[in-house]
Amino acid sequence: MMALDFPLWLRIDHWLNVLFLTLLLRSGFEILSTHAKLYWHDDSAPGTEWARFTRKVMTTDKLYDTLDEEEDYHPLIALPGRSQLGIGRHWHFGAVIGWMMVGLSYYILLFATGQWHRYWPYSWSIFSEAWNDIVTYLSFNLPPLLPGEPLDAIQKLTYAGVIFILAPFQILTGAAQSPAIAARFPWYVRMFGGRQAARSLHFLGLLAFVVFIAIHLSMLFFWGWGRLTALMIFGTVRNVYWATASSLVIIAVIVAVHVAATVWSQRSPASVRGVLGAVISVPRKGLLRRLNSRQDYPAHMLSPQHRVNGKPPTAEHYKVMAVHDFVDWRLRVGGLVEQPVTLDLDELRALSEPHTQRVLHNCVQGWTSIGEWTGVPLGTLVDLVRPLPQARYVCFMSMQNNTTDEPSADGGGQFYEVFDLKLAHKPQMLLAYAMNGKPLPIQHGAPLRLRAETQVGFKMAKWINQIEFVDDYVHIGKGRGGWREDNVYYGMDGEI
Ligand SMILES: Nc1nc2c(c(=O)[nH]1)N[C@H]1C(S)=C(S)[C@@H](COP(=O)(O)O)O[C@H]1N2
Ligand SMILES: [Mo]
Repeated sequence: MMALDFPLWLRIDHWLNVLFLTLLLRSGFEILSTHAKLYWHDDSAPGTEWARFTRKVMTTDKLYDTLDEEEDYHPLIALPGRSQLGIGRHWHFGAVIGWMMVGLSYYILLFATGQWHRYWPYSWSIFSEAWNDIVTYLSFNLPPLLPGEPLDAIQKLTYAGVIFILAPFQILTGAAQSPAIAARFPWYVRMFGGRQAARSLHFLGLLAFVVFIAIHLSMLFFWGWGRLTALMIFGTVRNVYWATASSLVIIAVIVAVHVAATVWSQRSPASVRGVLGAVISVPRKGLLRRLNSRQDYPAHMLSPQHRVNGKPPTAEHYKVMAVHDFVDWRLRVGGLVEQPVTLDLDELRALSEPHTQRVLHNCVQGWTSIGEWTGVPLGTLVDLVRPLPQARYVCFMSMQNNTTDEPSADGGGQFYEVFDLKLAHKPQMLLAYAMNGKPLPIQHGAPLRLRAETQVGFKMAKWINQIEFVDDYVHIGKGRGGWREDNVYYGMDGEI
């Protein structure tokens, strides 16, 4: 058998892994903070969480939405901290790309160089040896290394478990949370017991990593920090003092990256969104954009109480329309089209046979619910108005004005969301006027809302009264492609 030493690539991958894994942990806590409750059931019904990391108690005497439930974590544990979900997501997805590239190079080199032997359990006796090792550690002694190998039995099993089970498990449960993957492969999400189970398992995987890191660090002190960092920096045990000093320098660099990431995020979230968004959009567009929703949940799975996000319009004329079942409501469809139209609710309904879909709603914050939506396929309306060749985007505008309707939000003005026109003809892109067999309730967007089933929830504008076809969106709002993009720095495309 070859020498199981510490080749350069292994040492580099180790430290890069430390960097990316810690970025993933902190940004993961940021994502958790926006809905700090974990469920096993996809309804995410209030009160059914099995774990919560917030002290906020919601009272039901007034309408609250899930934005009101957001937590605010300190930057010491969350990247960037202070309820910046949009930026936290950019760090999480940016870091996971780096982490997976490091992981891939590690796997390839591990097998190409024969170093995988270090993780291969050659006999069953390794399990009883591992048990003995644990007992030895608990009595504050050091167990023997395996003959000819750099690890003891419990170390070997633990590393093998982290590298070949825990890391892939986090990737698989992470992928199950992408709305595009969940929409195209509902069976994949079911494999984990549902979308909320996948999210809960992803969290437990995170905990496992935290426990692993804690034990790993305490073992370093136990075995001798200088000796082991020498192996991981120089590849051999030499000059323990230099090794100790160098390890502190490496750790300082990693901490500095975290501090820089945090400060950059707080000072200039728009540029973080721009830079990391450009990186993330490569795999997102390449892999997820093409996926089509194929959901058809059974009726018995519909959530008795579909969760809500966003506060309904409070304007007088909206309330008057609502009282009269929206007979006075009009949908204006125009912009770069051959045939602008203005439709009332009956005319809109008459555009096509009612299309119904029973689907999982994925809020960007992490909660889900299952609903049945009925309406007109967006593609039918697009074909009716015939966009001009210059039209590249379609903008959905709502009657909701956040200045008055959701004053606690991080910005004001009219809610809108922009889509690439190429998405308009996708299956299950729906202008919905009914939910669970009844006219659309006010809190879910009456009289008309969008359903875009491969996207996260924030893209699906509610209380729509205008649809504009445009060549660019830089002149709308702050020019980033939607109200949440403008004000809380979400990425414009919602496949993850
Ligand atoms: N006009 C408007 N539409 C909106 C929002 C909003 O705040 N205003 N919130 C979005 C978000 S973040 C989500 S998760 C979904 C929630 O849809 P639901 O309330 O029907 O579950 O609506 C989306 N549409
Ligand atoms: Mo959302």
